[in-house]
Amino acid sequence: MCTTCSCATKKRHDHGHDHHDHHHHHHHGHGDPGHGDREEAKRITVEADILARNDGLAAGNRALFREKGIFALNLVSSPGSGKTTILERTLRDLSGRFRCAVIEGDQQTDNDARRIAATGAPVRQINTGAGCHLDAHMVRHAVDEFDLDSLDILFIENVGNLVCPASFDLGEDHKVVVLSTTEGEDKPLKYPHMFHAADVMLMNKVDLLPHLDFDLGGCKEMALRVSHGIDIFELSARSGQGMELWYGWLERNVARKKQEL
Ligand SMILES: Nc1nc2c(ncn2[C@@H]2O[C@H](COP(=O)(O)OP(=O)(O)O)[C@@H](O)[C@H]2O)c(=O)[nH]1
Ligand SMILES: [Mg+2]
Repeated sequence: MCTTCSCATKKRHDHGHDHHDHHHHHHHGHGDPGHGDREEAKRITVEADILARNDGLAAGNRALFREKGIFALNLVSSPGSGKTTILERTLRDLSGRFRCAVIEGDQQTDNDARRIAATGAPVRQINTGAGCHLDAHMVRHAVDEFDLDSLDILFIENVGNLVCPASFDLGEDHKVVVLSTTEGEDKPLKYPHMFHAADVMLMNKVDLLPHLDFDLGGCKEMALRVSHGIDIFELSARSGQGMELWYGWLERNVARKKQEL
């Protein structure tokens, strides 16, 4: 996870309403060479605890989705790559084919939930405040508000962040990373944990390619280097180009999930 912001340790403090206790690593250890090391060891232990607890809750979510035959996807990307736009078009195009619900994660506002609600799909917004990722516990709370017996696909749009959400399993079947053509082709190499964790990459905003010097071939090659076998779909949520292949992938996976029931 993000060891610079220590998102997991900060989160625990936030729950205790202790805002004065955030770690400032560079202030520790002056005049006591062992102190910094002990603090670091303690921090790593707390992070491991939080991730282990999250993994347990994620396993519970995964068991629930399996029992209900719900195909669950965790959409991750940097802010602005087009997660919500892709969902809006997908929900409109697939309405009638699949019953979908959406969990929206953002630090603040319910803007995205309102965009999704306009498509007619059931949606719940989670605001994480200072938090930089969704966790399995938040997802479980939101999921409990849906009628799970009448769902085929659950889309979870994570907080825009290519770092921390990579570490937090939500119980999804797959992480789907969205990368857009305006972000630079080297992002898979710069954020390898996220691209490694993802099984699918949606290469969005291909409608803009004529205006950019984005190296599409190079980008795909870099994504495959950090995540062997990652499925890559080139598409434009604006023009609709390439969306059918993505829908085909969804269809095959929903069918597989139902067969496992
Ligand atoms: N040109 C173009 N713009 C897009 C496309 N998809 C999204 N956008 C725009 O990118 C901006 C951010 O999109 P949004 O879906 O809110 O991104 P999110 O933060 O990942 O949810 C918005 O202005 C969208 O209209 C696309 O395929 N092509
Ligand atoms: Mg969004």
